[in-house]
Amino acid sequence: MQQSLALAERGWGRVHPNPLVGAVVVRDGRVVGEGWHAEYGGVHAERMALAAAGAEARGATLVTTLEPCTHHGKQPPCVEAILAAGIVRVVCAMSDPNPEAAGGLDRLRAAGVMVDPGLQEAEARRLNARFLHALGPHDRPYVAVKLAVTLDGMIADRQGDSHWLSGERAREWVHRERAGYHAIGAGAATVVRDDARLTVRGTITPRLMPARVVFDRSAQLRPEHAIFSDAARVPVHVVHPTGATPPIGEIEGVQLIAADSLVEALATLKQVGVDSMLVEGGGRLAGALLSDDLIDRVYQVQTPVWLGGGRPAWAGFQSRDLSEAIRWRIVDRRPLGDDTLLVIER
Ligand code: AOF
Ligand code: ZN
Repeated sequence: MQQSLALAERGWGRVHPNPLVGAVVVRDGRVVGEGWHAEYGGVHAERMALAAAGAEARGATLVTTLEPCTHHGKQPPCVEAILAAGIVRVVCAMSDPNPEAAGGLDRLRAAGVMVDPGLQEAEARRLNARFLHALGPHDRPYVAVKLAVTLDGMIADRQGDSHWLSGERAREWVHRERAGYHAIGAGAATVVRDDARLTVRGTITPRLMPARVVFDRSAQLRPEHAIFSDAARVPVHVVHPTGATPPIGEIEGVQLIAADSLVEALATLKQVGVDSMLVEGGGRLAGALLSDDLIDRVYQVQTPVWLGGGRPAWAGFQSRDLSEAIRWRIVDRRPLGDDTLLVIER
């Protein structure tokens, strides 16, 4: 299953809004076929793994991260391919929350295949957190916040400079991560200061370029900012209070969203099709999202740097006694060069 989960990640940035899925065919304790869902609308993980295994699939076990599908979508049902190949046992991590595709495990059981669900279910659900959220009853996008933070809790120096705070490896990782989100968000102060474009410039070219979302509370944006230069190709949503429309006029691909709270803004973003968003600062936007309990996941890149002052990471988040502190869980930790990535969930 560990291998299937790793294979699933190869679809990162390419299969949205479909889930990431990986599968292996195991025979006599040996992997004889690997598969993953590589492209939206393309072949499913199970069929790819079965094709790789060929005749060795007969009598073998299929280990897959998602319940095999039963429906005719852009691809034919995986359950039929599994039965035709002569698989005798299917191990899967999680059931398919998509009602159209679900029911595969029951179909396999009815056909006499041994079925073992639930192996590494938590990891599989985390892998597809965005997909699960989109299918759930939520009136906002899945929200992740990424911040590179110093040892003393800062994201920039007193002047707001954050360049080269984290290292090369962390920056590569950010571009990879961006590719899997439907939108990249940031506060206007951050966008203006860095003249940021919030585009994906890594090794993965996302199938759908993530839209950009700028939260502009005090009409700071101007039409000449770099973020607007390719808006015709990659949309930009500008969120602003009703009384403070930024003077940017009409720019192709730019949509103004008037909202007087983050809750309202996120609801509108969801309505216009943003079902997941990676927010990359600044500290005040991060703090406000946290205060309003609107964050599903935090990527904190811990850097071994002391600033002794500057822009705090979670500005405005109200202090509380330890007995009332909100405690989240670290679900992954990984070295990125000299930095450490912490993935933290509620
Ligand atoms: C699987 N294996 O590798 C994937 C599955 O339009 P389609 O045919 O690609 O179907 C998409 C739906 O099928 C998707 O929403 C999800 O429920 C399931 N995806 N199922 O057995 C796979 N990608
Ligand atoms: Zn399928």
